[in-house]
Amino acid sequence: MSQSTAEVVADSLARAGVRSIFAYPGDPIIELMERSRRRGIDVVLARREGSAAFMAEASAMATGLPGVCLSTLGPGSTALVNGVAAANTDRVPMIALSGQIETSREQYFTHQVIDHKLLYSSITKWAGRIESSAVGTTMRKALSLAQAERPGAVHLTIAGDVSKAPATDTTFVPPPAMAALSTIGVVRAPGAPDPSQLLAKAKRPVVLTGIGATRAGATDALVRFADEIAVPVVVSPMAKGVFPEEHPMFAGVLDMACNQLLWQLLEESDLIIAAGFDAVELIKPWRIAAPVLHIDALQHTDQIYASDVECLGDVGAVLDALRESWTGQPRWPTKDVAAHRTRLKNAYYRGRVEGHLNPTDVVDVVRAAMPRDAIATTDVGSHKLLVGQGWRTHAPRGLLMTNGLSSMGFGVPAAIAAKLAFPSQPVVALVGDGGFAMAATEIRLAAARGLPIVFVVFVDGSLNRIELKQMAQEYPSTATRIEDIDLVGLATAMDCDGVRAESTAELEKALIEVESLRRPLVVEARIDPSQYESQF
Ligand SMILES: Cc1ncc(C[n+]2csc(CCOP(=O)(O)OP(=O)(O)O)c2C)c(N)n1
Ligand SMILES: [Mg+2]
Repeated sequence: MSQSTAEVVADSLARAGVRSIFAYPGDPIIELMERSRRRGIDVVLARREGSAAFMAEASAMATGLPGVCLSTLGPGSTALVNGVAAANTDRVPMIALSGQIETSREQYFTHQVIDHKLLYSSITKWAGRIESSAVGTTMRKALSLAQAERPGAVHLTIAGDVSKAPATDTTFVPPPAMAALSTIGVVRAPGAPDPSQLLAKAKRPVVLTGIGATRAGATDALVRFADEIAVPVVVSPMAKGVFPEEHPMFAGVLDMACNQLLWQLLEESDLIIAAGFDAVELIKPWRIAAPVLHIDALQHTDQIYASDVECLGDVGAVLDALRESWTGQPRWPTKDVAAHRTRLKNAYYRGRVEGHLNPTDVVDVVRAAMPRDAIATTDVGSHKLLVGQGWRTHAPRGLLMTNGLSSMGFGVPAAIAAKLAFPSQPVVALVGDGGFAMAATEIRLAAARGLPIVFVVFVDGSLNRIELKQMAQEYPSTATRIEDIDLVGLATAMDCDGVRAESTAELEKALIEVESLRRPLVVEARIDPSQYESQF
């Protein structure tokens, strides 16, 4: 029996391990939604396409599998943009699909017709279209491209008439997964030493690791490397948890709160071992004089830092090989790294106002209330800088954030996607009041699905991260003050529980029963933002 084109799309996604599609409907995608449903895929209705795309992104961040979002033509496809760009910039595998008007009218008709290839080309690895005569191959190409290093987004257009047409290319074969690369390639500039010599010469090397190490599952290799050579490990924000934060060589998170101390550590080192570090997370230009030993699946073609020696392959395998060839003495006395960590801790708590609910108090109280294996998400703003540094993350993929595109509105939908992916794991979202306002209606979806997620909102009445920059220039707060919402009332109206906390004690009390929630809980944490002011 012949399969329709939409059936082949749904079948390909299911066979690639996709269990959920985050969607917002429209006429041309009804067929694809129905075929996905019949194929056993959960078609999840977000409240808007923008959040559907963030859900798909977070689902991929949490699981490592491609995240899938689906929109209709025209306004649906334009509303999807931010989350697709985020997946691409955050290096997360995504298949974004949009419907389109039927093929016979696409070239001349104007109502709701957007050229998806033009729209999506600059924010994806590829913007293609599905044809009945090439659907199986196209799906293999899309899934291969989205997942291959560096992962990112692929956008596919499927016209309404094409969905129902019988497919003549039905042979979808899942592409090979990015398993450990089996050999190590070394690329050297003329006259540059080999990687082992470079490492041997260094007296104060520092490892800077990132999302490439998370994708490679390099945690154990990083630990072996840090143990044997005694090297501090700095972690990028999106890779939090890839190196154990309780390890004596853990040296903190780059480009979050206390940034100066992290850069100082790097500046004082004489070799940066960039192990799966992706410069997309850097906020400021690279200004370290020490050489960089680049270790990744791909060369550092961005040239954000200059590396004359590059080891290409599986990040963990390269680290193991370097360690095995190492004959030197351990490099860093543990007490030096401990002293750095103490400075970091002191700087992190700087500006606390005794007796008030400070942002770091919220991080501490929520962390203590949530089980160790909780998955956290965060949004974008001043709160993220503290969460990124201070939220104790015990496993890779344990804190989901966007730090490539850094788009607000991510934290709430991301938490929903994480909980759908891992129903038995506790999930908490740590978001600002601005970012929460962008995505708040999604909590109704969490309620409808019976997802006991904790949404903690840092309420400061401000788009603080930007307001602080206005203050620094002595400008008035234009368009950066945000009106209060009664979040307890909002939660109730959305079939969630809500609680307000104005002190540490109230917050502790609000979270006492966090392990036996039956539905989502919105916590209105009314913070004193003056700690942000003294830190940023
Ligand atoms: C979609 C989007 N719009 C604007 C920005 C710029 N921006 C970065 S942080 C921020 C303020 C965030 O406010 P809030 O969510 O309340 O967090 P806070 O800084 O107060 O902790 C803004 C407007 C952004 N990153 N993303
Ligand atoms: Mg705020």
